[in-house]
Amino acid sequence: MHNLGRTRSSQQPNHLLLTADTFVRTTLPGMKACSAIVHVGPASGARFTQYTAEFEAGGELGDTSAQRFIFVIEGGVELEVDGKTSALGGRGYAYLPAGVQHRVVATRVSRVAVIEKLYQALPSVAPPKLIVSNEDAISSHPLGDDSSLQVKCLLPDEMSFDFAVNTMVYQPGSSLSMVEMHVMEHGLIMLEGGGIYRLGDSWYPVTAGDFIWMGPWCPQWFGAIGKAPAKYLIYKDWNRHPLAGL
Ligand code: UGY
Ligand code: MN
Repeated sequence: MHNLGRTRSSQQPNHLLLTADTFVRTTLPGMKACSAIVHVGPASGARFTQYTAEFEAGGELGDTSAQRFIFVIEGGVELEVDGKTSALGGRGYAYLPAGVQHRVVATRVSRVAVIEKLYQALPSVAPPKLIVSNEDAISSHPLGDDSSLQVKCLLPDEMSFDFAVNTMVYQPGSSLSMVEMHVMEHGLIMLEGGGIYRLGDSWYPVTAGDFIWMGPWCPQWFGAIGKAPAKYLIYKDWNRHPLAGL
């Protein structure tokens, strides 16, 4: 018996809130000393998959034929590509184009956000190249004219990318200036702080560690509550025509 069957987690047709008390771990093919909490995927209507990989020291991710984006939430990993090894510590991230052979090996107990998406090529646009960086190296800009809400775009603003991953930091009391409804879907991990997320016609209290999926046109709004800033990592599909892929 746990909480008499109560949880903040909620599954709805156009959104999903998953809180840590409902996480179930699994092993994906090729993983060693590593498990995955799969948050979302095509089985729920999403056109990408996102999971949190939990590594023991020396643990390793499996392969993918899709593009992969990794962001170190906690701990550290080594990324091996073409015989070159890069160390990624906290807030380190990498974009791995589809088909690029690589290994992700944890140097210590680690938690990593992993996003994978089949690449939608554009005629006469070369696909993106490998990126290895750290969020600390990216400068932030306000969302609109609100300096209390700062955004960092972790991937370059280029049409070759068919998705975007950003971090957003809200000072306590700040909020999105509008209820957004848009064609893009989102995968979101709350990294710090918390507040109230409106999803569809429901308002949810959310906190660090929660995962949210928002389907296309899901009404969405967030307001930060508490004495510390709220921060999340957010994925969206990007730069492609709505009819692409049909
Ligand atoms: O980029 C976005 O659409 C972002 N502003 N959405 C969100 O934070 N829910
Ligand atoms: Mn949005």
